[in-house]
Amino acid sequence: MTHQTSQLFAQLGISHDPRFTTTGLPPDRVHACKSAVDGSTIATIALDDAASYDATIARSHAAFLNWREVPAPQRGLLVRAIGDEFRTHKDALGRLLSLEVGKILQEGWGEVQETIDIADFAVGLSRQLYGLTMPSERESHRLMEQWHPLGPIGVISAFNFPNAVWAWNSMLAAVCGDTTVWKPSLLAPLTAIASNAIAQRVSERMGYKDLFTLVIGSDANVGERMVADRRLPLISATGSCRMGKRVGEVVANRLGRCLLELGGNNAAIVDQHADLALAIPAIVFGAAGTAGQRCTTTRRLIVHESIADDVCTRLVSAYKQVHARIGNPLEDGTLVGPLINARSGEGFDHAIAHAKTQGGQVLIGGSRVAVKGCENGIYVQPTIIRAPKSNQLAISREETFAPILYVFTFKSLDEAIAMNNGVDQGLSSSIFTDSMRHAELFLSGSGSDCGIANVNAGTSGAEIGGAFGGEKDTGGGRESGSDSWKAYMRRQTNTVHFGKTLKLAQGIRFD
Ligand code: UN1
Repeated sequence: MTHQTSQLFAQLGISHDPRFTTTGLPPDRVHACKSAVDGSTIATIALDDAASYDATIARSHAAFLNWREVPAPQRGLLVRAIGDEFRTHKDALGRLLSLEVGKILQEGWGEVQETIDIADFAVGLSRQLYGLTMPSERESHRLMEQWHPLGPIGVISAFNFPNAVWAWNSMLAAVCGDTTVWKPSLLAPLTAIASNAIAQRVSERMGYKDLFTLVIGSDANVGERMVADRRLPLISATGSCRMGKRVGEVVANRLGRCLLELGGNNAAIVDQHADLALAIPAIVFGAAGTAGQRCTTTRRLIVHESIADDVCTRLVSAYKQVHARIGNPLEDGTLVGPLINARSGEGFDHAIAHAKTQGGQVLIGGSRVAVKGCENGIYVQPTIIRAPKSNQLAISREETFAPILYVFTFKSLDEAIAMNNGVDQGLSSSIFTDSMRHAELFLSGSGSDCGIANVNAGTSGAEIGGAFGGEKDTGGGRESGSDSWKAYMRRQTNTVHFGKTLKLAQGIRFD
């Protein structure tokens, strides 16, 4: 482990995680953890095999049998203490996250804040796991429903939100009486080890073992086992559409539940009534923030034809300022850090080459950037590509996890909404407008078909209080706020008869 990594772990109060002992293990059980900042190896960790995977699920299951007996408000107290521990360690954890996946520090801290926020939300929820009561059609009968703990929850997360997406799931799961088994991305296992250790040490202090467990390994060794494992009644998976289809298929085959949060291809509409002083910075953050590596990143811009040239000119000038601040994400003032790895860099290059052959015009960007001291990191310029007049640009139908924004034009709002909805994915969407009518049409049942639709706010950066997720190829799952907690519990309908003579429903007589 490098000095920097071990210092961060020390600041987080984690000195000897068994994951860091790799001596004597066969090479396929040892994983080199890279930093996206400069491509260097920052730690080596032990991976799970079939036996250690099995033992972890068994421990999680045993912990569940105990945890589900604890009253929900008491479970909330534990989550409150976990939230406080994340508050205390926000700085170091945000730094570790930035070092590992290359987010700028502001976003590293922002992500930990999201974890703190969902913990707070979950604490409140621990006293609000409400069921309904319904009027019974029968005299002297009570009809009601209640929500019970579900079991150990399998969480599969992606590299780009290596802390918060786990928290969305595990903090809710904990108040719902469930345990969590987390398989983080192999591109971000250090943030996972740290986050899980923080949650777990608080739990142990309060007398509960194995509420939060980790399984780390390849899809073949760990991922496939998890999705097929009947001991995990719910698999909550974040990642590509391809991965989600596989998870969905295997989990459906065992009649399990899954919660899928897959790719996005999010558009922002800018109509002729938009306040551009507000729209431009929102679009720049949505498209270039996190180097275009959020599932909520703005990838398509749909602009009214009367203002398209003006919007492009303003965006290009804003992007020039952003280009001057591409660099080491750990340094103050950097706005755009690296892509996660070389494969992402290739994805960026391919998308740009395709866009050009398909008639797209690069307005700004399109190249790799060399960052001093980070020569092996993959840095690229946030890029704007204007689609040809036909508005046809096949590459824009795919989600490329890089900062590329495709610009299209429209004449009527109907046309803009059809373009917004005209891709396979359905995660997030925005309209920038001061027209109440346009805003309401966009939010209406015949407006945006996405799970998230915003007015005068960008496609990314959702708050935890709302349900998060999307339709169509995005997978249909909802995580985080609102009533997403229901996915982590099982619903039971109860009929209680307090009369003396049997009464059958539907008026049936069986004398
Ligand atoms: C993701 O990219 O998988 O809305 C999650 C956002 C963040 C979460 C993104 N709160 O952009």
